[in-house]
Amino acid sequence: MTAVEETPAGTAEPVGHGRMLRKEDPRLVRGRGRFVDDVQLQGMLHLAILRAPMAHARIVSIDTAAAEAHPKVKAVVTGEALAEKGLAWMPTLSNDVQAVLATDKVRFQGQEVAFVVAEDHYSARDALELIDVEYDMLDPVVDARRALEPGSPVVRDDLDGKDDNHVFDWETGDRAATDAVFERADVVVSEDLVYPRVHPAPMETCGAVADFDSVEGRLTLWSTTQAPHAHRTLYAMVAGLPEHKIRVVAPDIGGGFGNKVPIYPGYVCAIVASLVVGRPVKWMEDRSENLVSTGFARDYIMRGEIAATRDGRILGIRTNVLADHGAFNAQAAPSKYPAGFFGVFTGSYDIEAAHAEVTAVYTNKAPGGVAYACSFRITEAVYLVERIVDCLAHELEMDPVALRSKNLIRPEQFPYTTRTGWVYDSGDYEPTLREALRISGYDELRKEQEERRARGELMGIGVSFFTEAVGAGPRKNMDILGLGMADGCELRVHPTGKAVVRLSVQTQGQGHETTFAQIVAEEIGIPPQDIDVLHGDTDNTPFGLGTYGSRSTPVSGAAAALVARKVRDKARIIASGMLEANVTDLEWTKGAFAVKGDPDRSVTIQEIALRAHGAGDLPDGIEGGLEAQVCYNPENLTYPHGAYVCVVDVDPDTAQVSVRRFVAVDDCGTRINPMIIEGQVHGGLADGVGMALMEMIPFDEEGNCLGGSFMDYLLPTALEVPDWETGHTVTPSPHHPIGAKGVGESATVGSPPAVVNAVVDALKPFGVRHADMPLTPSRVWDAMRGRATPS
Ligand code: PCD
Repeated sequence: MTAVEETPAGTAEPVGHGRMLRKEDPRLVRGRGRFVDDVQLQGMLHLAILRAPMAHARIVSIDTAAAEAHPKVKAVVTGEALAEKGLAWMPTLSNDVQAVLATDKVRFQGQEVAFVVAEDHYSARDALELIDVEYDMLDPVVDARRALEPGSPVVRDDLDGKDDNHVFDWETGDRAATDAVFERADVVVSEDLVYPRVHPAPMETCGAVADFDSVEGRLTLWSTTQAPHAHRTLYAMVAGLPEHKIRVVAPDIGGGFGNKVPIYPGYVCAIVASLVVGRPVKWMEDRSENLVSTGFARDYIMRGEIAATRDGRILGIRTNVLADHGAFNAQAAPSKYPAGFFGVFTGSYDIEAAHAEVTAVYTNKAPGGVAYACSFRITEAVYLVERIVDCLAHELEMDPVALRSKNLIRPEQFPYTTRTGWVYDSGDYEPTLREALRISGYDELRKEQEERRARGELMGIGVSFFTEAVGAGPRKNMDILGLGMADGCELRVHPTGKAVVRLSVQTQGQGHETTFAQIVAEEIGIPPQDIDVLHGDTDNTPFGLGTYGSRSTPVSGAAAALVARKVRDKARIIASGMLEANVTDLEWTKGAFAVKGDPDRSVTIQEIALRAHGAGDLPDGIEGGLEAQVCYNPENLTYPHGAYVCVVDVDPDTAQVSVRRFVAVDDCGTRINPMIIEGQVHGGLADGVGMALMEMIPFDEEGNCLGGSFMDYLLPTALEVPDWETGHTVTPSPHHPIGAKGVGESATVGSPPAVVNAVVDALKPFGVRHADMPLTPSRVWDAMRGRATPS
């Protein structure tokens, strides 16, 4: 561990890393942000989508005559019309296809069936009601456990020869070795765990404005996308437009959380509409459309098994997962990893053997499995291991902290190759755990719990320890649809010493305009205030795969540091000319080169920038200008870790859980902006408490979505969450140029098991060992009475 000095809040802004207020906030807090729905273009029309009211039905006919007759309607388009143009289906980011508009049948409630383009938003919506669709109802398959049963309705009969609902089987680890350690273990514990379907629910829903210029043959698409470049490539593939004639602009984004990674039919509809009517077209979905039809997350049914010695040495973990992918496999996951990074389910423990099998199925539900605040299924993996370790502690009657301590990977074992082949780059786990125990006052909490228990009160303490794998990924084994997972960064220093840095990644609120300026500032000594960060416009930024899986800092952040170093190297040569000194005789102190031993002879980076663009000779072989570009291919993922402690109180009369305290100690390597990191952690913790206690998108037997509004799909507010207590340790990544690891998703990944472990711990007097999320009062009540959680 190395200590990093952090500027305390309120002191002068640092030149590089440190606390600094966010550069984007003056704009965002004053309501001057520009979101997709703020885009207003001359002659712009509005698009609304007709959605299937049921989960599974054949389309018999669609009568659009009345809608077309609406005075403000410009076009009504059905799947059949799209099929004539070869646009009814589009590729997904998982090598599946998805209907843009249904042609043959509808496969989930809320699926896109037709769209209307009208003069204004309200007329477009009104006209939807004038479309008459005749459906022939089909039995739906809603429960993933039934999807593979013989005779189950086949969701994807559009796929050639498909006669079941099987999407993929995937396995990792060594089955024989794992079975062997289970054979000889003193103790084996199994538990069935369900990670329910939840939704990222960003504040801003999805939308787009498409503007096709038929004279230039050029399409501009403003859209809510976390990955503008990858989307542009896909549009080129779907619409058959040349890629250089497509410009994707992601303006300010009101939260993404993975929800804005997939390409949604609505985006494609807006493009098609603009092509058809020759005017700009806006599509903006409402809250229910977002909740019902866009990328959900999780929906993993897991059987976890853990084998250990009587004294608490963990030998092996194995698991069997049934994954519900909905009607189309539309999640973004690196091609070689259909179950994402679930392979890290061995967690932070040094064990002898592990094995996992994942079977994914189609059901009549909205597509998804998006990595909601999660690097591709890591949330599920961490939940599995952290819950099953607690079940083992329960069985062994051991303290969950002592059990974890005994099995944590030790510092000298890094880089550590897990039993499923992941190479954890660096880690020093014990101090992080200790810090969490210190902040929480763990031992006193246990004493307090004992006293309260004696009084019949239900207090619970839950611990989790997680390791994440973020920053996908080395392009040798990671791609999405054949596009390698590298990212670019370009830096231009202007003659007056101000700079512009252009990124391929895309902020949705996490502060890239600040932190990327800080990364560059740290390397090149230009204050962050003088560095503008541009992103979200494919015409003006280098190619790269975008933001998700906390990959911006590990990948593009590395590119930003390297591009700044490249510029600094050139500046050094120019400085040597200016100072008439040998390059090797120059010394860099943040912002200036000086002659070694003669600090008075120095030039600032601003003076060098002026010389680079100005009159006069430059050293031999040096071109004018001060700029560079880098495409960074990460050597490995980065592996942040953290230790969390949650304290809950359960009301014995109402079974209501309240989170009294939450301590989060995160280690994301070198910290660029501690204030932003804390904000990221706070947000993720709220996500985690929400999932653990209240969030779930359930369906009835007919496949009706029962979580289609914020009346039913509950999100935590300030009332349901405590004041977060955060801490940190710093274990830099050895391969990242500045040692930084990602952090954006850590808290969402690490917190759900801490909360659930705490609630289960509170219910210990009732003999409860497990209860499934969300731990609503009724589920907790059932658990207290020994009733199984309804699935
Ligand atoms: N950082 C620092 N340092 C370190 C790390 C980091 O400072 N070491 C910072 C940065 O720079 C940024 C942040 O922090 O600013 C974050 O980062 P990262 O981790 O790298 O991440 P990114 O990539 O940038 O981002 C992404 C993430 C995600 S993924 C998610 S979900 C979420 C998070 O992010 N989302 C969001 N966070 C957030 N926030 C906000 N506000 N909003 C949003 O939306 Mo996914 O996969 O998509 O599901």
